[in-house]
Amino acid sequence: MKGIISVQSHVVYGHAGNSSAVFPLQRMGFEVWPVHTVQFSNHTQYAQGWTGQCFPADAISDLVKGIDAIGQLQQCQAIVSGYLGDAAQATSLIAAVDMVKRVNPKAIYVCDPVMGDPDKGCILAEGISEYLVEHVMPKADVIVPNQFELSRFVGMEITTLNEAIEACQKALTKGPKVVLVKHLHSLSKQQFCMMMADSSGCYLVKRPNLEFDKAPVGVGDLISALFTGGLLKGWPPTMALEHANNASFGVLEATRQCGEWELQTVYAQDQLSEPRHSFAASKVA
Ligand code: PXL
Repeated sequence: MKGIISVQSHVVYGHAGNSSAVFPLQRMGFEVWPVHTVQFSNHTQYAQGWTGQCFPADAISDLVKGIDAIGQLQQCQAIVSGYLGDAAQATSLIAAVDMVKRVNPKAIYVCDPVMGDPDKGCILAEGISEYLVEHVMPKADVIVPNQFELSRFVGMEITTLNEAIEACQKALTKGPKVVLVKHLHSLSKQQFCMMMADSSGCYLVKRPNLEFDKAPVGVGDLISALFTGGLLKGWPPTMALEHANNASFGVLEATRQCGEWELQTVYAQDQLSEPRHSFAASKVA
């Protein structure tokens, strides 16, 4: 059976990293082989802090080596990466990506370049962002940055639609063949905007921006997983974009209705395969 290697954080309680991404991919029908970069009690945005550890850097490539040793690595159709525990893990991640591609040249690498956001309390070890920009993102087939991460990758400010388009086009000259900007926060306060770009053009999709007292964490990890799942199903990238938008909106709506801070991914699982909402993407360039 084909599978997806997902290299992200694991939280025991709640939904961030692999704990936000694995179940949605499974619910879309995929076998997922999770590799955890850290094991924390909860995500890093709790005021009370968290407990747990970062795994040794070598563990990432070592675990992938182990899958190769049992003869299963050729079944790996994609490797996805997200939250890293330290900069040394990025080197191990690259070794793992190289190994996967050597055994299965058709496998794709999807990079969610999680760079943290100290204002929100998304805490990351030092040196990771620079390494992602210089060494990891250029190797990816698909990148799924937020606006800030895309801005860092292409070295330009993004405040307008035209700048967002230019930034996506620039990103496509640096290695990746598909770019999904998971949230263009500068474009609108009322609308949540996502942009997808590939060789056929740039596409924008919008949905209402739901208000929360405290914004749920792990939404980006959920969107990346949904988009990856759509691409691997062979859907056109615009359809994968629409699905990621519709399904994540359904989960967020349920989370708000429940009055919870943690994403209600299990409770709202039907939204992952058959979202209630349907927002259409439009071509903007
Ligand atoms: O969603 C990003 C993320 C992933 N993993 C952990 C986090 C966060 C954001 O705060 O804390 C552990």
